[in-house]
Amino acid sequence: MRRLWKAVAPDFLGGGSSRPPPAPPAPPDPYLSQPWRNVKENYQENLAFVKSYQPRNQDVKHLRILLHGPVGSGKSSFFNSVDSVLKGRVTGRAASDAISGSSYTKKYTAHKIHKDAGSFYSVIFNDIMGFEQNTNTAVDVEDVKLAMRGHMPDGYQFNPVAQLQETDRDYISSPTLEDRVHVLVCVIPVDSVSLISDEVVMKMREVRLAAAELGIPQLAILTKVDDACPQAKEHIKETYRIKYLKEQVDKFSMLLGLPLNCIFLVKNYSSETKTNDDMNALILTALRQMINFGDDFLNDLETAELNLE
Ligand SMILES: Nc1nc2c(ncn2[C@@H]2O[C@H](COP(=O)(O)OP(=O)(O)O)[C@@H](O)[C@H]2O)c(=O)[nH]1
Ligand SMILES: [Mg+2]
Repeated sequence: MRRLWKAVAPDFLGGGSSRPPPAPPAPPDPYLSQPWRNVKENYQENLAFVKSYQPRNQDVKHLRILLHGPVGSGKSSFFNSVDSVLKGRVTGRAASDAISGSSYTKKYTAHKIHKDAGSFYSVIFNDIMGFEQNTNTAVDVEDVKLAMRGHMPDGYQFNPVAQLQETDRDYISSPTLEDRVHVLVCVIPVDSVSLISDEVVMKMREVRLAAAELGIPQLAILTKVDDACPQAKEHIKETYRIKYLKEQVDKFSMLLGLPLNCIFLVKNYSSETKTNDDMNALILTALRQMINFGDDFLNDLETAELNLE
């Protein structure tokens, strides 16, 4: 009796003679078959290089890197991350702001990294807020240009409604090469790339052009890869294999006209209490390129001066 029922059971009851329903299509693979950048390969060499780096150009003691980008994009955290990588433990020197948007870096501050008691590494970071549409927290493109040329004094208090003027008391009228910016780095959370307004893109391009006119190399770091996709959060070492992240890099490259070898993916130290090689490798790869480009810039200047003599 039971056998008869099975034989005549319609498909939807899952009768023995009916075919199994087709399997749902497999979800698209979120990974590329190969990473598009290998960050682990030169890890120890990059670390040793950064630790021992000194500018070849004898006119400067420090390479000055200017980080610019929106409030909360991870500028202070990137400086802290570099500090952590070099010290081998998580530090929190530059106040990073957990309540982004409500307060922001109001001062132009040079951050040095301690090596031993009394000595510093040869890289200095300055940071400057980005070009948000909310004018209360935005910096003027002219201020960034003045900072790049070395006219902005350390500790300068930004004023969103009035830019730095030549007549200001602490305006540096004859900047030395040391005062100038040697590398410009744009800092943007990777998941904001698609949200950047046309107006902000225009301002970013304007700064990029100004940097190019001064011969200053420009790079970008796309931060918070862990916030942007679950794969990166779980396996940070796969960062350069994740399709979504590569797409954002491509998009950003197109927006700004910045080549791919100038764009880096980073996760900053934010919630971790210990450093780890996978995060260090991402940070070091970006930093190594900043130093290479900046050092080339300084060296080219020196060569140009020698040729003029
Ligand atoms: N999950 C995650 N959080 C980050 C990362 N970088 C920065 N943050 C957090 O984002 C917030 C703003 O960072 P902050 O460095 O102060 O941004 P700034 O305004 O550009 O200096 C802080 O709460 C940081 O801990 C990152 O790579 N991943
Ligand atoms: Mg900050």
